[in-house]
Amino acid sequence: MRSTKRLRAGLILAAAGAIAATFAMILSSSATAGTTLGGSAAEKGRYFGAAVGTYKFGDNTYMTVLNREFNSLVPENEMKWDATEPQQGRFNFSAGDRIVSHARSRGMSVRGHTLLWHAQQPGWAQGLSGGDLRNAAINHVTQTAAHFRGQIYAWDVVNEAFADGGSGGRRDSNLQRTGNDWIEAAFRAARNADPGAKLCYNDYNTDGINAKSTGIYNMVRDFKSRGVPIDCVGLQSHLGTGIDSSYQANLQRFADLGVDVQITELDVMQGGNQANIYATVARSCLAVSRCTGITVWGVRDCDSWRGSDNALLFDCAGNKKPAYDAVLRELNQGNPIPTTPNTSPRTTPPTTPPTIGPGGCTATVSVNQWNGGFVANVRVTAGSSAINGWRVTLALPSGATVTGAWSANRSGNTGTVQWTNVDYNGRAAAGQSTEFGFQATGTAGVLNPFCAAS
Ligand code: 9MR
Repeated sequence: MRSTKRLRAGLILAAAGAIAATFAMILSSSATAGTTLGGSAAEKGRYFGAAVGTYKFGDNTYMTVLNREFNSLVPENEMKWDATEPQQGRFNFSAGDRIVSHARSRGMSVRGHTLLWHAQQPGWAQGLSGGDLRNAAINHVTQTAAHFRGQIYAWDVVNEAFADGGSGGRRDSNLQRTGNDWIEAAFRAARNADPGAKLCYNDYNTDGINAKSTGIYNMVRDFKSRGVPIDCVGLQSHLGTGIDSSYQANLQRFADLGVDVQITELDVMQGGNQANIYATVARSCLAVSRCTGITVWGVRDCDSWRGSDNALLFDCAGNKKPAYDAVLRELNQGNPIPTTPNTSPRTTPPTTPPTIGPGGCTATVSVNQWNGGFVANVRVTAGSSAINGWRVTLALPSGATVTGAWSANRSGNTGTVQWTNVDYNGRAAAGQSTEFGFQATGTAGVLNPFCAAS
């Protein structure tokens, strides 16, 4: 009896050991040899994405490759200004929403591309200048980022604002002519509208240490030193038949400023070196702990804006090319991202002292003012006990008019404006905060918000 028991126990133990060993084998083999781009990148804490167009969503070969290989999407055109605000103040997010919902239903992240750019502006914006254009641009950033709030991993807030050639300076454009601070105004508005999204500056011909990438580097360093909210830099990487020997060093120098880097629009001319160049890009990203992901600019060669360059990882029939194998190998060999998350400051300090309200809450406001308009971010903080709702009263100076708001209901748009919580941000535990914001024309001056719990 005893020995039967012992034998049975021994058998159970042996079986458990065998199962554990098999399980460990499965785990370790899947950890070292991923079989798709997205799966292998995910094992290294990164994403591998593709630019997509909704007009291809009916193509089975396209969708099969897309759904199998990628764990991140970016709309190739559907979130650009001409697509999302074809008439001033009339927004159309339907195509962008379709991409977001496809991604979310499959657990893919989404990059947003792009809030402001000198190209693909709607005709009405091309006809504006000065304060009118600045206000329209900031309104566009605010409304678009607010619409997609909570659904975007990273936004290309500003795209291609630096000049080519050796100057290292800004590109001339209608946006640039509204004042050199247009980029930081856009980043602040985007942060206010979607505090959870990483905010990126994105550009091309920055695939190594050169005058243009150094100009951008200097801007990012300046933004970080002044608290302008920037989290990442996108290096597009539309590459020809070679790759700069300083490619990785360039990624690293941006990362060392305290921002993430992402390869955002990778494609490489097909030639003798295509697979090697793709491999070098992937290896470089994996060698930089703040390089969080790679996006290729299309799925198959036939989907690419580069036409006969055959610049992507799949041929027109959806077959994997040698460049695909090279990238997958690098993803499987590369370093994982360290587990400590990278954090960036997400809020700007308040500019006015809080006024204590009677009902246990305080409100502070930070303002980003430009010539002719401003964005205000208001922080509501519960006092020593929890609140279930709040009302903030804010007297605007004459000439200031609210043109848009997020995360609050309001009465009126000039003079003394009352703001109340919306359904998702009324409650705050003792000492906890919630935020809302608005955009206005005119000059903010000193704002003294007054908070009452309701
Ligand atoms: O791939 C995009 C193409 O379908 C558009 O016609 C074109 C319009 O300018 O934009 C292409 O995408 C660009 C991206 O938005 C920004 N970086 C360069 C990309 C290739 O031109």
